[in-house]
Amino acid sequence: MEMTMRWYGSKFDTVTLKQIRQIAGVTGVITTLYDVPAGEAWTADAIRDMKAEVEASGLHISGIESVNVHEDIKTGGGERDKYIENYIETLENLGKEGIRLVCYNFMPVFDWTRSELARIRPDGSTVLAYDQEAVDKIVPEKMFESISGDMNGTVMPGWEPERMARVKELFSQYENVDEEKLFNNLKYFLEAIMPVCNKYDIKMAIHPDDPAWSVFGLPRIITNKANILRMMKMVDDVHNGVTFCSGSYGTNSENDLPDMIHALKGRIHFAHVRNLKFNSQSDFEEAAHLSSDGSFDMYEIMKALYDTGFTGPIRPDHGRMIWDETAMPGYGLYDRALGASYLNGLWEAIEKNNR
Ligand code: DNO
Repeated sequence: MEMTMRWYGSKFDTVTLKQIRQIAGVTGVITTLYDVPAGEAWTADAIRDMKAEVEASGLHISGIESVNVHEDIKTGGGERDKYIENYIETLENLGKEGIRLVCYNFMPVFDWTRSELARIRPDGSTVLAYDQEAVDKIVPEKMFESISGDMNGTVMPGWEPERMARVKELFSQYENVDEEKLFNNLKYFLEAIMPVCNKYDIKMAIHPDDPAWSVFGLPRIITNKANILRMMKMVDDVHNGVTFCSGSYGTNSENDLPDMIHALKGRIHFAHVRNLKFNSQSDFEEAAHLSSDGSFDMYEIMKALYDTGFTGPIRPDHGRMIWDETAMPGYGLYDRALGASYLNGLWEAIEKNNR
């Protein structure tokens, strides 16, 4: 495995490449062209500039998170073929620059969903949290408003104000889209992009739905072992793979995380490893990465990745806001750096135990 950090680009991130370079054991970044709207093709020039900037810092690009999928592709709307063409062009341009990992999601309207961006924990740190009862009280159009005050002036991934302004219209596009349709539309998309992925050996890594159940009545399919195996089978190509995100699959306590990792052996191309603390079945908050701070056994998760021969990038995922840092919620420097070091420590111990 390679330890990496997510980085949004110098225009958007409060964390610098220099800081990332100084976290021992982190050698790559997972980045994106954050201001290119979903559906638009990424130009070769923009990709080259991004690559040059990262490489000048002594790091390299380990993968892209995300190349977002236009809603028309997810709904099977009239313009989907045009947007798929653009996606293929993006992949082609990434492939030519030697970038071989793309994380994306197929979540309708909202990317990940939280009800709070700054819940205060007993130690004074703040974390992202989800309380189903609170979400049930919010109308979708107000979701953005209800959390935007805690974004610290940043643009959160999946919560771009332009998209949120169109929430009502986006919802109406999903009126006739159920889970089966969403599966079919995903299949259509994957079949169309597999040739370019094969040509450049680009591994597509779908991110799970977070939380791993339907939110606001929208269909959600990348939620559990059965569904993700169905997705692997329906386009049975190694380039059709998975981002194993412990914090997303782990929202559903029926998901046995190490067991899922074993079931997906060979198809996990990227891992987001973080911990959650459950206060009840329907209320959780994002804990520190350390096992004892939350509800997951992080050792078992890392061990399952090791035992299945995982060689892709891992990134610590959302961190707590600590030491008075002001940053994009979940994406500050300090707690993610602690997370990376902890995960590297677990990996070293597992590796040495296996010698
Ligand atoms: C949240 C992230 C997601 C993820 C996308 C992938 O912090 O894990 O926004 O990047 O779902 O497309």
